[in-house]
Formats: sequence, C-alpha cells, structure tokens
Amino acid sequence: MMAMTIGGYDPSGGAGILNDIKTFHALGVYGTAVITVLTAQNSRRVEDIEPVSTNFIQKQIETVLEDIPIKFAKTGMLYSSENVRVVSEKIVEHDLNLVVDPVMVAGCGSLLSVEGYTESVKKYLLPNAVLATPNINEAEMLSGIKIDCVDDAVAAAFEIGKICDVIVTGGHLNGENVFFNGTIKIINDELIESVNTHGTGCSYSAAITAGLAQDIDLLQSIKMAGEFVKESVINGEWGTLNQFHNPISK
Ligand code: PXL
Repeated sequence: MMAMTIGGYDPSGGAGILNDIKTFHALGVYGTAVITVLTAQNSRRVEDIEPVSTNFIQKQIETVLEDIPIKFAKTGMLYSSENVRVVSEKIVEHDLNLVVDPVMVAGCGSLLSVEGYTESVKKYLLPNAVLATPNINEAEMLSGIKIDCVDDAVAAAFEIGKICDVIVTGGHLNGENVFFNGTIKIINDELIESVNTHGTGCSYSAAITAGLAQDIDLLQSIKMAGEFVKESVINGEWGTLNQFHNPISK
C-alpha cells in the first residue's frame, strides 16, 4: 500500500514529512513525500522558513502520481493560500482520499502559515477531505469558537463538521478527542507526561492515513493512530520515535 504526504521539512526529524514517512513505514505503508517548505528548526524553536514555489510543489505531485498509483494522501504544513488552492486542485484531479492536518502554528508558538491560510483551507481543502485533524488552536481558528473545555471542542467540531468529518485532537483536553461524522463521539487517548511530543500531530494524521490506505475504516484508523502516537511518545527521544510493536525495541 502507498500514501503521499504533502508538507514541510523539519530537519530535526520530529515533525513534518520526515515524521510522516517514518509513520507510514512503521505501519507498513510505502510513503512518498512532496515538500512545500524547508524549515530550520529544532524541538524548541523555528529559526527560519524557506518556501518551495507553488509551481514546483505542483510538479512534485504530478511527477510522483504519473508513476505511482496513490489513492491516499495527507497534508501538513502548506504554508500559503496559493499552495492550499493548488494542492486542493491536484487532490480533486487525482481523486485522492485526503486527511488534512491544518498546520498553522508550531507547538513552540512559531507561525507556520501566512495571511489568508485559514480561509483557504476552509474554502478549498476541507471540502475535499475525508477527515480534518485540528488541535484545539487550529479548531479555534477554523470554527471561530474559543475552546477551553471538551464542550467547546464539541461546538467547534459541529461547526467544522459542516464542511468535512473532523476530529479535534485532545492533546490539550486531557486526551479527549472529539470526533464528528454526523454525530459526536468522544475518543479517549491516554496522555503520557513527556518532553517527546514534538510532531505528535503529524504522527497522528499520518497514522490515520496509513490505516485508511490499508482499508481500515475511519473510526478504527483513528483508534489505531491514538495507540501509535502513545507508543511513539513513550519510546521517543527529542521527538516522537515512530515504532510500533518493534521486535527489537528495548
Ligand atoms: O507539528 C506541526 C508541524 C508540521 N510540519 C512542520 C513543522 C511542524 C511543527 O513544527 O515544522 C514542517
């Protein structure tokens, strides 16, 4: 099975497409990776961002899909409205099943998107997604609803759910993820106290994509992804270490 990630490059290996590729691999999926931006960062700060041109992003997608019959993709850091629009067009053109991680701000607080990104994600990308995986900050931006508790996350999920199925991730809500696909379902994941949480959002959305690519239904893919991220944090160093039932792990 194969999948594509379209997102940013984090050279520290914690987040972005390196993380996605590790996740796909750990879960038995062949990964391809289209780079939207280069970043200079570590788990504490984002030093700088060097965007790849929209035209070149498009070329990467086209060239890979010309050769490899991919049907499942996830997007991460798309950075600009123009990138969001062009990537959305390609998703539609190639009929890809898409999981959207609407990356806006890094865990350390650095901006990972520019003006107009949120509106473009709502207008172009989410209508073509099978699932969006915002954390509470991203869900606030997408819904316009301030989130301080699970009830607020439910209200935001209803709002975003008008566009596509959504799971508001519960890393900041005691591990209570709010899933909406017509009805609300609260999915609990155990939170692990750890410094190795850089990239957990990337791992989560990539793991869901890997589940879907292997014909596992959406709810089961979500539950599997929760387990995967928990193990990744437990086994992590610096960031998540994406291994799952690894026979040689200590
Ligand atoms: O975790 C969100 C994220 C996604 N993609 C890239 C990132 C980050 C956070 O730092 O750098 C490339």
